Amino acid sequence: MDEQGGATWMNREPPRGSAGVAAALSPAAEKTAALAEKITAEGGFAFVGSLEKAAGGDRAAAEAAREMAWEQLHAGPWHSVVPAWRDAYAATCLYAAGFHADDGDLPEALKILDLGLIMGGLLLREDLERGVEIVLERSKGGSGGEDRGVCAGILGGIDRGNESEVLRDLPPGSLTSNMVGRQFSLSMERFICDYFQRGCPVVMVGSIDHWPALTKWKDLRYLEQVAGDRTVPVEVGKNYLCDEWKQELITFSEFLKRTISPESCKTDMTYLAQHPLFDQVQELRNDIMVPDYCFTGGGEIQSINAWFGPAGTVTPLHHDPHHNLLAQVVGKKYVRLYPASISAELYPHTETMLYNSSQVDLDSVDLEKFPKFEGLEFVDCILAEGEMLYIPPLWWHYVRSLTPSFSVSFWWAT
Ligand SMILES: O=C(O)CCC(=O)C(=O)O
Repeated sequence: MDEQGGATWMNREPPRGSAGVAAALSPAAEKTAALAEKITAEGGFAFVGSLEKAAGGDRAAAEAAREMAWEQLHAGPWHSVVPAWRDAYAATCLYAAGFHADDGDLPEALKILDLGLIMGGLLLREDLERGVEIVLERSKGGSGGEDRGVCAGILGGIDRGNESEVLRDLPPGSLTSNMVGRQFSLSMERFICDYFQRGCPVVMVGSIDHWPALTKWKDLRYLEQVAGDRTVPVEVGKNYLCDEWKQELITFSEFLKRTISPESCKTDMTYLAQHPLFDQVQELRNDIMVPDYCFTGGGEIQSINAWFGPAGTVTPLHHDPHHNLLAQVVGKKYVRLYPASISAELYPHTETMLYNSSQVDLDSVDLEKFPKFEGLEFVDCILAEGEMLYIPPLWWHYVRSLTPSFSVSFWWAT
């Protein structure tokens, strides 16, 4: 192993004995050298040694290095992970995926590359994307990428479910008082003056009618075809504040199966929530467009996230620091909003990780424990297909899907 973490990488050959995908996926020597230097500075000598062997074609070393990086990613809270370890994880995914692809195990190779995209850093992002392209291209020659029939029988789109039943589950007082204002084809000028500058929510109607997603995403066969083999993170359980809640990594196909199965919806509500799916699947990214409103205030897009799940998913009352346009592509959602000015009455959690979530469970409010919550004014709405809700920064929001639903959020900062 090179204690200086780098020099031996510079004149390196592609992994030995791998004229195929492993060679194509092998990261550039300069990048690996820079990475090795950073990981050495973090004390990861064993990792650097294994990575070097992986680069020389040692498959067991590649897996060992991937294991070491994985442990680093899971050693504490996500925000405290040293960024170099995320890059390190991505590097090991490239090597490991290459070995699997050369063995003909393309699904495993794709899964590993997706894990690299989901959990890896930015250094090797393009390499991972190129790897996905290579593996998908090879899969076309085999059985991958075809209609696997998971969604057979629902050609007309997603089953709408029983909406009136779901409406009964809304928190008491919903849809009875102040509704969020609705504006058809809202001009940029009016958006800025009446909503953005005043920090007021608004539902925009007719602003995303041109998105191909509006028609394409109703067809589950299309979704399965473009993303079925991809691995995605999902949330399982009532909501992220509940004890039995967990996260899983599953294929998009498996997720679709769970979303359309009434049985699994009852037992294990699975929500593909707050995931930058469009950074992962280019076809889906091509189906949407960043609304011009998102550049208001000279801002920059922070993230574009997918929120896809069955009827009954709940995102509990919380706030985010960014401007948000929540675009409803398929199905309907109920959204309730409280202004930032009454934060204290919403009893924010005191732990650092949950500081932006309310302790008040809107689905079962305990007024003895949270007396200041009683009678608080809010605005709410049902966000229908093709509509977009502007949520100003720090406004508290509670969201419940009334049907199977696919939404996209655009967060931007100024
Ligand atoms: O749609 C949801 O379930 C939650 C959306 C949300 O919280 C957001 O866009 O910030």
